[in-house]
Amino acid sequence: MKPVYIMVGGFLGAGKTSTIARLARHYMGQGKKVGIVTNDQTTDLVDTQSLRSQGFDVGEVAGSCFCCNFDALTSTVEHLGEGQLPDIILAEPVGSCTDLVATVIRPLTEVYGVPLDIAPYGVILKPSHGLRILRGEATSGFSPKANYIFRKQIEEADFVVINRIDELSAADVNELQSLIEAEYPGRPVLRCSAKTGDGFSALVETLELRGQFGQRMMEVDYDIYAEGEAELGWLNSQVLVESSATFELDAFLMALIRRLHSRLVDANAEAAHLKVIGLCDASYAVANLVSNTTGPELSLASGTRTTTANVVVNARVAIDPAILEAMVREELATVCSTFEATQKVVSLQSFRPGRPVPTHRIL
Ligand SMILES: Nc1nc2c(ncn2[C@@H]2O[C@H](COP(=O)(O)OP(=O)(O)O)[C@@H](O)[C@H]2O)c(=O)[nH]1
Ligand SMILES: [Mg+2]
Repeated sequence: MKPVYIMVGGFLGAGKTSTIARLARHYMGQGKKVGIVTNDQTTDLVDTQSLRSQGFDVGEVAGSCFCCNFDALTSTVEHLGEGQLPDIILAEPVGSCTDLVATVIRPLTEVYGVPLDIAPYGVILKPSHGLRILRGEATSGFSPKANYIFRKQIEEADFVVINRIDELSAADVNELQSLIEAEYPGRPVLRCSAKTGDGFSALVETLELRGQFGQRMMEVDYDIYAEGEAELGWLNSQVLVESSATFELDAFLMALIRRLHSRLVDANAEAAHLKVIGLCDASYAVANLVSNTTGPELSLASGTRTTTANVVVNARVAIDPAILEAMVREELATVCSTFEATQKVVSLQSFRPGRPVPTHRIL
């Protein structure tokens, strides 16, 4: 049996990691061995920490995206499992990447020497930005170049998943489906909630289909793609927070993400995805912001009081990364002082993603 390769695409904050975690639990429940590959432009990934904390076998490609470092993807895949590849490989590409069929899926079939059973390529649609972008609203939150990436992701999908149906009105779900079907005909549209598991059996069934998948060739203007990606300021940081008295980990993360959210709103800088994980000995907590309009949420409560926490911040925002870095440093300092804690910045990188130069591009 060849290992099954399932790549879950979609924009920043769409629900890829949540979907992958749910799929991993599903396949492990069937007695299958599962490995996950996460991906980011640099180190200190919230997704890796969060998936490892859930007990999954996770390898990470940190430093460039799958498409631009194809060999890092395959070598990371080969290190999953213990001497034997897992039955199921779940891969999460960077949410600002597109052209993944030509640069990842086809090279896996045609260049990579290890035979894989490649599942249909599903792209998760993020409703908070998707509705505005597909309606063609001028106030989508991002520029037309970033919207171009969002649309190209849908264009190359074998199927599209409307996520977060637990909190969408029926009218919005229907409108999203009509917009996708009108603009991108021929892609089946699923309705799911990675949070509640609604619609997951249809997702699992779709991933089992085999046939003419992973073959949607498309034109991509790499200048627009590069400029769209470079509009996002990227920041990854790891900070050690310590206090002589215990503090509430969940409240700390929420205070930080709320303060950052209000700074972004004031600066008119749209958040594509801002995520923080706080890890302490006993537990961990995660807080997320996926758009300025939806606001921050505590995605996973720890219910823990602690004196030390390792806090990892990942931010992707339509803003100059130097301004983003200053905001994160200032708000970390403010929140630490509110919680009577000290902080030590272990690592911090802020930048604009560089121009994508794929290792392979097979049309
Ligand atoms: N309400 C709701 N929240 C979701 C759902 N899927 C993901 N989220 C939340 O959306 C945020 C981003 O999800 P994540 O899986 O990290 O997105 P990714 O960037 O595509 O990997 C997190 O706060 C998740 O808890 C969903 O179906 N419903
Ligand atoms: Mg993710």
